[in-house]
Amino acid sequence: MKRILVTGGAGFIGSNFVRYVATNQSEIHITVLDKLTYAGNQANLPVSNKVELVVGDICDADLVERLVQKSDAVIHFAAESHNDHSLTNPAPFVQTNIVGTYTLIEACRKFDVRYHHVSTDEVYGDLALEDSQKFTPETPYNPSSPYAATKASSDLLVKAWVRSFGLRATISNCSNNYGPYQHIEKFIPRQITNILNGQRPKLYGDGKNVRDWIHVEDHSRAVWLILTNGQIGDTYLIGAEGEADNKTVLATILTLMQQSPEAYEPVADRPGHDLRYAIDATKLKEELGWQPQFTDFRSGLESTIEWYRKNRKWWEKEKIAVEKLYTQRKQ
Ligand code: NAD
Ligand code: TDX
Repeated sequence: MKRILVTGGAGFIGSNFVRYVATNQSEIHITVLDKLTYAGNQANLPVSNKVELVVGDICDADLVERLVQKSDAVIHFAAESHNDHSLTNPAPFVQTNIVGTYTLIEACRKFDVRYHHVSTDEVYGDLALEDSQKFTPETPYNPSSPYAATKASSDLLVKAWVRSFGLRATISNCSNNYGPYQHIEKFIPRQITNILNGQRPKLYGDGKNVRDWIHVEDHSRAVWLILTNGQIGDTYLIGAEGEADNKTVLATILTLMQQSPEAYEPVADRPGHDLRYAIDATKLKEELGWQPQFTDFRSGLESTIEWYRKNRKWWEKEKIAVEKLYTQRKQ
């Protein structure tokens, strides 16, 4: 592979992936296609003559064809990614997540380009809090939110393009990511930046909902392995056995930031709030030899807190607007 196209490469996970490839595969030329929505930021990208940003929309078929044609592989991260926004305005989710994916896979089909589809564990719906089951590649799709439904739809398009057109594609469904460059609308950075600003963190409902946390760098390594060694047509689940309920995560952040673990504000719950996500990553581990390197969630959180402390300029301009939206939703 000499040239890759990374969609959504100016967002949280996409930019971490670009940094991972630029660092570990320095001979590869990376073109980032990103619309720079509120979630995209050029400053997230590493400065390198091997990394080029094209500002544009994945739904723009002409632009997508031009870029796909000169790429050896497409890694598709671009998405509308926030569940809470999908509950107030689903339209951009349908457009970007479904139509955008369709536009990309059509171009990959036309020029026979290898395609990797980055998806989420949310396509499987949720698990009961008390049960010990985990998601596997065989778990039936059962999405809850408009966001999850559009991601599920895009996965199904990819599966159909593999079967019907021989698209050379793989899919990965990952659990909740944390780490540097995550937008401050998301749970962990929202709470860290609230505390740094002297505001109380906000916990939805009773805080018993469980998420399966993985460091974004472990996700990037997994995507690279799947892209280079994965079985065409297969789905890989990515997770690092990082299950924790929201209240515990928040208490850990508060303690690491020298606050009382109870110094938070309970706010309105998310409608349709998924209870628990948990990933069985056996296939990824056994077939491709992947293992997470960030196995200590507490120390991963500590370095993430440090990143937001040191990079105040990166987030502080947006903070007021982000919190205003949450206040309107009583969250
Ligand atoms: P993000 O919101 O931080 O970044 C999304 C990026 O896509 C932004 O740079 C944005 O500008 C760009 N984008 C949006 N619409 C676009 C369009 N129409 N054309 C071109 N670019 C567009 O998202 P993220 O958290 O980095 O998630 C990246 C991918 O990983 C998504 O597909 C998401 O579903 C998936 N995922 C995320 C998580 C998580 O915990 N954040 C977990 C599993 C899977
Ligand atoms: O202020 C908050 N308080 C709170 O209790 C926020 C923003 C969230 N929460 C809860 C809701 C969830 O149970 O924290 C948990 C995590 O919330 P988000 O960060 O919004 O993530 P989630 O909805 O779980 O989805 C994330 O993981 C799967 C990503 O945003 C998705 O893009 C990914 O597919």
